[in-house]
Amino acid sequence: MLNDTICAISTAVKDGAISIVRMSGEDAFDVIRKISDVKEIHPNTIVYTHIKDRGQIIDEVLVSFFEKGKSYTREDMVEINCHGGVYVTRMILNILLENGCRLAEPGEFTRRAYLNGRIDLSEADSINDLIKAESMLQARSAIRGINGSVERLIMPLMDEMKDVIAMIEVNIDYPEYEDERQMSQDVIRPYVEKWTAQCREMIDKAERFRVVKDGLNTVIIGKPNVGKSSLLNARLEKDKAIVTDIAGTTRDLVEGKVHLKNITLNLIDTAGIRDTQEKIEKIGIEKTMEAIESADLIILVVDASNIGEEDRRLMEEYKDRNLIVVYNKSDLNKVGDISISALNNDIGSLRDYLNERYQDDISLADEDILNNERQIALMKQCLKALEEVLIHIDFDSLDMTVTDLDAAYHDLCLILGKEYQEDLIDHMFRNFCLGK
Ligand SMILES: Nc1nc2c(ncn2[C@@H]2O[C@H](COP(=O)(O)OP(=O)(O)OP(=O)(O)O)[C@@H](O)[C@H]2O)c(=O)[nH]1
Ligand SMILES: [Mg+2]
Repeated sequence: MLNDTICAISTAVKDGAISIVRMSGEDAFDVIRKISDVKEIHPNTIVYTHIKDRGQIIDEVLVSFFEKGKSYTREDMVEINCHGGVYVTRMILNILLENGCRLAEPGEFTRRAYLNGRIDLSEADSINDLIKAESMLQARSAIRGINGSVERLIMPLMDEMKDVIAMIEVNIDYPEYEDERQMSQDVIRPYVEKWTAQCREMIDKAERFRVVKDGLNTVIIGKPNVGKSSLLNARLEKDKAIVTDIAGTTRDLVEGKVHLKNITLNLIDTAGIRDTQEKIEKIGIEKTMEAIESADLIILVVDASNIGEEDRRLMEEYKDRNLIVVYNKSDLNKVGDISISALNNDIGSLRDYLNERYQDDISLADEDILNNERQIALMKQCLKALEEVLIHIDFDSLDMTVTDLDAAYHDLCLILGKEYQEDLIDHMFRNFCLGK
């Protein structure tokens, strides 16, 4: 039901100084009147009051009122700032439930914000992304998204498509209407070519950015004992991989997520590569090979105090992949461009190198781009529909062309969660005044 009044604890449920319990819906103001000393409500104010249960004071609180139309959900909203104990917070939630509210489902406040037109779907995506952000890049792109970056990005394309589709429709429906521009296949084709190029660029940028934002799948490889596990541990809060001076220590894949300034790496530490007859180590090396296959980036660690034939062989073997060679144990010997000491947690040159190398992709954080899987998948679908148009355009009737263009346009509407039919019809009426 859309008009019922929902409530939820909006802060983490654990002991803290303050918790916030929220209500949204038609009865929100009535409910707070019933359970506190508040009688008159002045929207956009905060009042000091007590929450009571059958006359008994439960907590001393601050309550904010948000007026319908201006609140997060665009409904009447009340936020109760109570003391942060788990017990008290739950008590207040229970009182709301007993006085006519329903417990909100996950995401329901934001869902109402969307349904009531306060935000579009891409902005809702971004709110979720911001809450889940673990790194600066993720947070930066999410906040852009909340501020309408996706709409800014695809609106010009949508507007142009809408115009062209509407003109074709007019041509089909009113062939006698000669004032209108005649939309032949030759007129339509350059538009569609331009749009496919635009879609490809948007997908490409979004995918490049997603890799740096969500983490490059990075595999650390090298001979035994060069310090691969030490490198993984250097950036993790607690040591995950076992480190010893025995060659062949790591046998299984050990994973960890690390942030190096603006770059996130999903690191996989692997078994050192060498010829061995030892059964477990052999399986470990096979797993290493599989991890290398699917990696975005390979970090080859070399012991700077002991560089040999096997290191050179590995450099040669992976030179066509996205490979970087890191010279470890710089405390013993300093060579190479990227010289680190995993043991001493001294990996600044690796961090700087990666940030430099991916600078172009990182700076996409300051552009309007597609933000997540859902949006990218829809954009790919749109691109596919446009490519279909180009394949068939010379053989198709205008009717068929416009059906495919409609499908492409529909995918763009879904990115923003807009009703596409309504949108198109609105547009046609506004621009062409067909009914006059
Ligand atoms: N001096 C020095 N020793 C290091 C450094 N990094 C690692 N070591 C030492 O090198 C030895 C091997 O380190 P690991 O991290 O286990 O090496 P690995 O490459 O994971 O070895 P395997 O798992 O056996 O393939 C340990 O004794 C580490 O303490 C470094 O920067 N400087
Ligand atoms: Mg190891």
